[in-house]
Amino acid sequence: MKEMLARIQAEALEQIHAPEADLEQIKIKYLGKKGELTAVLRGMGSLSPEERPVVGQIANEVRAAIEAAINERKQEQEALALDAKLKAEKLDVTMPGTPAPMGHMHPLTQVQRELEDIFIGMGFSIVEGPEVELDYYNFQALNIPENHPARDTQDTFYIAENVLLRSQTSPVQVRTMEHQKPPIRIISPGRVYRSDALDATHSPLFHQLEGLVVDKGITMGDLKGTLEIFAKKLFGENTRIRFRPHHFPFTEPSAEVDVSCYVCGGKGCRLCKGEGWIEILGAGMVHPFVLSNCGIDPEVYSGFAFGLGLERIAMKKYGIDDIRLFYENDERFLEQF
Ligand code: 2NL
Repeated sequence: MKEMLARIQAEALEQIHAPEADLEQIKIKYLGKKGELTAVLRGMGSLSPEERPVVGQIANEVRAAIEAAINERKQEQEALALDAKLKAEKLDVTMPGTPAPMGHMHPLTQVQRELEDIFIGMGFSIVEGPEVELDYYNFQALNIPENHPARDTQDTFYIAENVLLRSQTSPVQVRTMEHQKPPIRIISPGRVYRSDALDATHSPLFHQLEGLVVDKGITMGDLKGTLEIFAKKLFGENTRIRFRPHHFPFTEPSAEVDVSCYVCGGKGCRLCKGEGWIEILGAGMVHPFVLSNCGIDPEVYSGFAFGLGLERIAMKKYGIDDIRLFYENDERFLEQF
């Protein structure tokens, strides 16, 4: 029986120290209720009374040795497993991270900033104002008569009888003239609203940039010079400009202004539809009534003003044929700019 116990201990220890030893299985096999050691202890009844305590002690020692070996080996296995796990999950903090995708300014904002930079370079200041306006600032002060189509609800969004969404940024200029003495040299970029159905060339919301200069002795020559410099900076040094007579209620005289085609230089091509010229803005000398309405004496001061649509400029500049693309936020469009 002693030999049997020695064999059990040797066998158990060998299995415990084998690679990948399944300790739970080994515990059951040797120490469990139906285990080998238990079987030996059960057989002790056949021993003589002198032998019994001796064998019993040896059996207890074998049990203790196997238990100790299992516990020790268990800790060893856990340490090995942790080691392997740490090796597998090793993180190199010096590796470059996953880059966050970088956005950029919307093409309309880019064009607005470009125009702002050009006019700031010529001494203009940027002025902003409310998008919800009084009828007075949007129409009356600008000499737009009661029966003018622009005042119809077909063309303008009204909020109340005398409150509307501005249809141009001119009210910003009117407000500036009311509280600032000339010399005035400002541009007013911003959102404007017209009650148009959305299609490839119209949008109920678009962006305008207007300019206003008021001082003593301002002439049409100043207007032409300013717009010529602007056109050259925006479309290139060889650009020429052309004034065509027009009518606006708030300027007199008024003109529509074209730039020589920046693709063909004026010979005529697909972009300018064979014309050699591309219309980019409206302009004129501020109407004396408008100056008076704003508390500026037209006998002492004169001024020029102009207005352009940012969408139109951006569409021409980038060859975009549908205004809706600006507002849909489709990344396939936006990421091209
Ligand atoms: C266009 C072009 C224009 C103005 C806007 C203006 C502003 C004041 C006084 C006089 Cl406060 N004029 N702005 C002038 C000419 C043209 O915009 O096509 N508008 C319908």
